[in-house]
Amino acid sequence: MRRRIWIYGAVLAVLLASVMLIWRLIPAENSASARNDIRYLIGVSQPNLSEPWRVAMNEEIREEVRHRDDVRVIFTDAAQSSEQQADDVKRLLDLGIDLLIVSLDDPVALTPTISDAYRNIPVIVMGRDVSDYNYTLSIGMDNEMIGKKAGEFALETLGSAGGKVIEVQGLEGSPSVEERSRGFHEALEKRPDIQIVKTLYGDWQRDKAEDLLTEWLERNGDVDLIFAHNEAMAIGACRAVSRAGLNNVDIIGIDGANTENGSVKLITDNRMTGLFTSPSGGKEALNYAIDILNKEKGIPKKVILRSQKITDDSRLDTDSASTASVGSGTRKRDPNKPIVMGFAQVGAESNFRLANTRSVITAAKEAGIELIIENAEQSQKKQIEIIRRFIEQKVDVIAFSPKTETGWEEILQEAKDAGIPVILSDREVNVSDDTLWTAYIGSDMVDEGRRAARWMTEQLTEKDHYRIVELQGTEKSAPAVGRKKGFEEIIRQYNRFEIMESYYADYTFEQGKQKMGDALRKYGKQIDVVYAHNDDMALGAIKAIEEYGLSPGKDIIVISIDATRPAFQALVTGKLNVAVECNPLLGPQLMKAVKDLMEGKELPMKIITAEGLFTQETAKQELQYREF
Ligand code: GYE
Repeated sequence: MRRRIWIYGAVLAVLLASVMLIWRLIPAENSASARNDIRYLIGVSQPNLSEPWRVAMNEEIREEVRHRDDVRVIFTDAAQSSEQQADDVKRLLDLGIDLLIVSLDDPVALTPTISDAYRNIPVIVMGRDVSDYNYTLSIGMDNEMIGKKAGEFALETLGSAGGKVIEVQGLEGSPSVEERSRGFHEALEKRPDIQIVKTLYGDWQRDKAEDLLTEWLERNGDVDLIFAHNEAMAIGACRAVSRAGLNNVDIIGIDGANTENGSVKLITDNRMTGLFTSPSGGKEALNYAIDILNKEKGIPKKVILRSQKITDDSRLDTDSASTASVGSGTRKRDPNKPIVMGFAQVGAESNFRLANTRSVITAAKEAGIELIIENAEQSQKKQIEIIRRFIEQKVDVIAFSPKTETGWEEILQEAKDAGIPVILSDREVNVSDDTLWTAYIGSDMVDEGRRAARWMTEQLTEKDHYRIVELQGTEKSAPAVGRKKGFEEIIRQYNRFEIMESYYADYTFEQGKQKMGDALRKYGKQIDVVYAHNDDMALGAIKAIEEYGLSPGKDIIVISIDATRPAFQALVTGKLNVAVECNPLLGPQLMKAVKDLMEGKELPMKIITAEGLFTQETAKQELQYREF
């Protein structure tokens, strides 16, 4: 009899465990799933729910789903195991989800699983990027910028007294850790009297950060400031500092879910000095997921969310209009009238630019947006005058491609004071107050430089020394600065590449030809590679190389960025070796952003376009599909 009871008990236990497992996958709020009018089934895979940031992400997604009765969401929690998360993703796919939203703790470990999923359904990766481009959309933060802002705030907090700093990083080797740390260190470099005396790896976890800090403080006494890469570890730092009886240690964190036990409350309780929000992106993820499943035009490749600084005195700012002023502006408009957009185009300097202008005009017409577009002929002075005229005309929104990164504070402040939001198109600006502009739509220029350099380092391996001539675009323009930064970041990892000389050639064919001619007269056959920041300068360089009597693409390797049709023709004829894409067809994304803005939605800080890389091998096949 006893044996039979045991058997019944074991069977019951197995049945109960199976029910709980399925329940874990299909939470109660999806009871509506019984109805067959569910249009979209979306899976959300979390690596853990021990970080408030991820809990906030799930809650934002649930909140968006509550407003829809045609979407069902299944959540999984891998409890900090990458293997479990890979299994969760596979199980979600087996359940037949239409789209995967996956938040990453260990991007490297999950890359193969996500690439497999991406072969079958759209994938939105959250927070920490996978190490390739095999996903539909990435939503996250500019981690290097947040780290730099945290570093600048640390300098401000420590003041002239300087001091000792501990940095508590997340998972060692994770891209977001390296980026946040790079930005933080860059800010602190200015002050030799402020030293990072210890780096601890808290693996994003509160308790590990608390334990490591407690142990360090016991052995080393006090410290002046602790910078923690996320909210959980910042909370751990607060607990370690109070346990050590220290009450004058400043603590700066990142994330800031406004939950009861989150770090925003610690700021109010004066236990934490400040934090930089790292919005979870849950709301954006669900809304972009619906757009993707609805096959909407203008879906970007990457979305970078805006980070706000929260301190006790500025916390109210965050709750008040300051974020709104970054959004749809403060002017009221008649929703029955067409949106009026002023576009101050930088010039007509290149094939990219001509394609960009066509795209903006076409997309505005299709979107029913009244467009006023003027050409500044590559003059910043003219561009400022055009923008000022738009302000006087009281347009609803202004967009422009800034000739250079600097010199815009005054005119952007005038637009903000007039309540007119400004969107940056294909080039960024460098201003002290990044709420002066609402959003940036374009490419990641630094990554374009990296991709150009990675191709070169993989292809050029025979010689132990390659001499490079660089043709940059307009001096101090964002693409020139970024493409140089990304290219040099990669080649400094090798000792066989040297940039012999770098010229500014303003993105034009004529100047590219002229400057390459100068280089050939100076260096002749010493030149192995020319790295041109755009096609027009590359084509000018090709002309100069031919006139010099050498064979472009063979005697001198030619690398370009933009990947316009003329570049494809040069790839096909073998005169160009590689073209990194920089997509000028920003019109659809720009108009979608403007419409969202005018509907009162807050835009992501940066909307990055999808881009490829093309070689002589792929050019002939690809040429027929090129739209620009
Ligand atoms: O690469 C070049 C254009 O701003 C990204 O400007 C754009 C650059 C592009 O003239 O062709």
